[in-house]
Amino acid sequence: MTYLAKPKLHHPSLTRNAVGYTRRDYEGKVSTLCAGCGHDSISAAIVQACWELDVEPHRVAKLSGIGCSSKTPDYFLGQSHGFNTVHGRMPSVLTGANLANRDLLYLGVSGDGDSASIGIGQLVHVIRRGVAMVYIVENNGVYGLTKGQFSATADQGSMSKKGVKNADSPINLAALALQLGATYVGRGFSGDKHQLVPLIKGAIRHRGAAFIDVISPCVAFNNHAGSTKSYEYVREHNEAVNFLDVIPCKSEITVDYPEGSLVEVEQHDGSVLRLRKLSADYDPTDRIASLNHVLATEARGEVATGLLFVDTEAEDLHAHLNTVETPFNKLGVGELCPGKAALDRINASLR
Ligand SMILES: Cc1ncc(C[n+]2csc(CCOP(=O)(O)OP(=O)(O)O)c2C)c(N)n1
Ligand code: SF4
Ligand SMILES: [Mg+2]
Repeated sequence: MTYLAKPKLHHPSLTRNAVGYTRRDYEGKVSTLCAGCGHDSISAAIVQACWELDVEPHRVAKLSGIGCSSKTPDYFLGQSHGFNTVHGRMPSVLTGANLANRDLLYLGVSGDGDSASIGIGQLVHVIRRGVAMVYIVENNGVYGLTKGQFSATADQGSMSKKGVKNADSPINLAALALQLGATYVGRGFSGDKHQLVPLIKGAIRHRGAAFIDVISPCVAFNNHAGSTKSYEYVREHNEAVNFLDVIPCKSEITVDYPEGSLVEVEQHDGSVLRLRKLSADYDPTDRIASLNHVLATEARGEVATGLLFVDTEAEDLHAHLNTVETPFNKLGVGELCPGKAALDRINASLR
């Protein structure tokens, strides 16, 4: 047996959210990952974020590639749509699904091998096109599923479990996403749920290409001294730029923040991102400054986390292409196939 289903019976006293679901309704099968794997904490954060935001499970489509990370959609949102693609091909399948039905929340879940090695050509285009999605990379610096080879995000000079030094330059996924035009970029750590859950919530409420790089230690192959993706290294070198709080609609501030440290950013859908600034001069609405900060912290051997960038005026691929509002599965035959005369007119207009 490769997976275990969880019991369906819920205790009647479990708290329900505004759409009538308990937190358990957002869970999936029992995880078969190694005990302590960072990826399981990310699954738990996704469950928490969707439950808190009253996302209806049947309005979500989970897409992934191949890897331990790409297996995780089986362990959350068991009542949602799901598609497990060929290694590294999740972004193009997500793009197609999104174009056919813009009404769902597209959750792309991938690994550093899946996205930064074999799938990097796909990753760059899905971001650059502005496909509305929440793209999460569970980044452990290795190919966990195939027993711990260095991935393209492994830092130069970091050591493998068997004592081999990585000679190649790393790909900084957050910096890449910023350079490619992602309109919401975050970096989290699987060991910090308080930071990660709001980062995912903000991404769900964003309309555009939202990308979150989550450092997620692999306890089997990359959690030793000499690794820069271990729990210990990330805890010691984590430099959070802000602390995020997501308010679905604008409402009174009830928490006391020190004067001058709070920034409010309103997104397209009216939700408000409240940022408690930890780094005095960090402005998450300035793409170039964000990119500089991410690269400067990397050069110091630190890991910048938090909401790194948000563009509140973001538009998605549907807006760029001026596509029809109605999902394809709700259009009639007449609208999908307007007939020969209409086709002739279109062809003539293009000559
Ligand atoms: C086309 C293809 N090439 C190679 C593989 C072998 N393979 C499976 S998973 C994987 C890497 C997974 O690494 P990552 O995406 O970082 O996931 P992790 O297991 O670390 O979470 C590779 C190379 C494959 N399944 N398909
Ligand atoms: S091999 Fe690594 S990435 Fe895969 S489940 Fe185990 S700890 Fe997680
Ligand atoms: Mg990996």
